[in-house]
Amino acid sequence: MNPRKKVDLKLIIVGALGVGKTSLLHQYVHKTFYEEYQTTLGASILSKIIMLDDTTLKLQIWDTGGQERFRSMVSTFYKGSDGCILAFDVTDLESFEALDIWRGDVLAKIIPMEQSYPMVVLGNKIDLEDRKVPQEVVQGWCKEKDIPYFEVSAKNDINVVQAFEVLASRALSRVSEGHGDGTG
Ligand SMILES: Nc1nc2c(ncn2[C@@H]2O[C@H](COP(=O)(O)OP(=O)(O)O)[C@@H](O)[C@H]2O)c(=O)[nH]1
Ligand SMILES: [Mg+2]
Repeated sequence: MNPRKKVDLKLIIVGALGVGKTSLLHQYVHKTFYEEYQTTLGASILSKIIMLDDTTLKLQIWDTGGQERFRSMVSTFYKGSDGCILAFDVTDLESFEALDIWRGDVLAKIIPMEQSYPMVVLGNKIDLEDRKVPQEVVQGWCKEKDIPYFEVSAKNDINVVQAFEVLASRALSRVSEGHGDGTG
């Protein structure tokens, strides 16, 4: 008998163009930060294997390829996902205000629509001086929606691992309880 369980999880990251989704993913998976990223075409997927309790998790994290500009993400992007990161930029109020719509888009594509679908909110770029979105405002919104909130910086690697791992852990619990099939 294999004492270790293995679970594949599909996670997705959404939010306005330029908030730092690709940077967050690269910081988490590759421990690197580049000032410039090519806007990729189509979705890109990064994988990372982590241990959580007695489980080996293979995370497949799906990033948009610039379609967030048109909010025209194809349904394969959301399909079978086990959890979602909602990202915004703390120096860009509009990117925070857009979270309501992003959350609605994601929930509408999760079949059956499910309130317990795991999400986390990441307020990125806290290394910058000109913050526009007060922490209390985000906390209020997240509390109302019952979503954990993390203030992060992809650039300075602040709170990035914590945020991804809280999402992974919630996604694992949900899969273990029988929602989703755990195959991504
Ligand atoms: N200062 C700062 N800049 C960041 C941070 N994360 C991303 N950026 C910059 O924001 C821009 C957009 O990042 P990108 O990851 O391409 O955003 P995406 O469109 O959401 O994927 C790039 O110039 C990044 O270098 C951060 O934590 N701090
Ligand atoms: Mg990107």
